[in-house]
Amino acid sequence: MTGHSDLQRFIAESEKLCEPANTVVCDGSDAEYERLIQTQLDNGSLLALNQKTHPHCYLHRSNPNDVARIEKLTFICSAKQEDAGPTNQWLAPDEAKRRAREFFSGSMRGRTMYVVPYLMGAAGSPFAKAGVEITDSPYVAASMRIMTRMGNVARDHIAQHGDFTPGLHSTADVNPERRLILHFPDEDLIWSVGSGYGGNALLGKKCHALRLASVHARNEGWLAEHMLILGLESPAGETTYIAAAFPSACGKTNLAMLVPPAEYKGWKIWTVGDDIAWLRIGSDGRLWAVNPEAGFFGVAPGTSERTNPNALASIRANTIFTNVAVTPGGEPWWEGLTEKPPEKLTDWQGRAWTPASMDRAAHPNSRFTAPARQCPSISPRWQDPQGVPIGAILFGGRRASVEPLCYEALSWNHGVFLGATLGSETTAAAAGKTGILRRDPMAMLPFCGYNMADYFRHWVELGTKIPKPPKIFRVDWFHKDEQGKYVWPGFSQNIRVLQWIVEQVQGQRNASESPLGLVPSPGALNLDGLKLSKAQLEELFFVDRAHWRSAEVPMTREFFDRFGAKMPAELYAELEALNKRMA
Ligand code: OXD
Ligand code: MN
Repeated sequence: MTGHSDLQRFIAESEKLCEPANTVVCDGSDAEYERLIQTQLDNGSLLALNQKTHPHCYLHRSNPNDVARIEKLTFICSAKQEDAGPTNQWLAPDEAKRRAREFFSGSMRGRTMYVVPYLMGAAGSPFAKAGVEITDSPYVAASMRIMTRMGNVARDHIAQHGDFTPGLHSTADVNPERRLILHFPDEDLIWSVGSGYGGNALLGKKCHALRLASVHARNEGWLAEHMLILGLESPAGETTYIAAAFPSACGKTNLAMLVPPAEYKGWKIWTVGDDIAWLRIGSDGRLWAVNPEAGFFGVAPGTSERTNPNALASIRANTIFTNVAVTPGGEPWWEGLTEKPPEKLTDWQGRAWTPASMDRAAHPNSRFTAPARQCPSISPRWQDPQGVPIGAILFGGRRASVEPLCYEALSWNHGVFLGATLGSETTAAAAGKTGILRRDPMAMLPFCGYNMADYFRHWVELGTKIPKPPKIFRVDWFHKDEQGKYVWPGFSQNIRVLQWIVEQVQGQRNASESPLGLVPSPGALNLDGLKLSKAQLEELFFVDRAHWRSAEVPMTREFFDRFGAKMPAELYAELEALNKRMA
């Protein structure tokens, strides 16, 4: 939609359909945020946490039927089914609207309808895109204030530039039978009904900045990716920026906020973003990236002083927690925060909890929503309107064996192949070797707004247009030994792999050929101070050629075949080349 009159029409049509008691157009001010919080404190949908230890922090308990993204009810509603592709769920636009209209109809009766203008990207950035989310949830409106540049700044942008992406959201009766998350790429429109969960309801994030933005990106020659962005500064003061895609819940936030271990004196990681990257070719021929978000919507469980001290520091104030447990002193708690749980807690559903309780105290997908500016490692360039130049792209998988710790692609197309074949294994068995592999190309499986075969083609074609492309790497921190124990220490020690990657980007040729790609030459990976045996190191880089030929290559071919004739020949060629190298 374009400009003021379209916005007025969008508001009027939403009012007619949803019948709210009143309408509030959000300005993004502090006073308005306070009002949004107060409304929820008054109606009991927010609880104040301990304001001494956690000033301006609150807890929201969601409906227990509404705790995660719901892929089964998420649809790409392109005019033609083939434009959604075999990995997306598709509904014809008219049919999708007919179904959703019934759920939206009268859904805001007695409620306030919030009109939330927002910007993805910093104001004034050539990357920035505007959206307007209409919602009946003050929790969503307040969360959008944290996660995006919300209010007048976005209205001004729309007044100046015209275009915005409209999104209509209603929690309606939070009924999984009456829940739909719909994307209309041809109209550039989002409809989400029946859920208040972040990934379904904060429409700026997955719906706009990934699913619809990926369609814009294809049409306009850029990339909208499920990637963190970090800068690694060396003791010499040189910073190299890395964008990295990992499937959900594989530690993107931890990597983006990594605190170097004691052995890495003088090194520093700067956080630019933890979930989404928009990348464009700059006038200097390099690929430049921005984080379009303004906050973190992170998974709480597992976050601790040991795993991510920067995240903990980011969520000490001005944070909305969802579905975490609470201590008797009113502080948030989740599994992994402390080594031993407190003797008494209130669990995520408000029930009394003790260590003897069978259930987990916090929901496994409990979350924090916190302003990015509060992160101690936030990059001084995180709001740079031009973004940061990307030296390396990482694709991270999660497999118990098969994949080495790290390797470099032999070419751009080989890098695209490494992204397209990414996957994570469910931890099915105790010992390391088994698990169900869920393919998650570029970690975009749930987030690509169009046919993924066309998406792969877009990546291949972009490679021919970037004069100075980043190098592409594959990493996997999740190797397990026969006993099911992780071989690589992970977390802050991942900086050792990042160091090798940055050195490769800077032109040090410290790599040797393997059938998979370029692996660190003996001694090139800095392992000083790590307790890693020679056998473990060998295990981390072992390539079972017979297994690759007999299992991985055919499995990959089967996966590619799912996309039919649209699958780029370049990726089949990479598969054949891989097969040959495994001989
Ligand atoms: C997220 C996800 O919430 O990837 O970031 O699911
Ligand atoms: Mn994500």
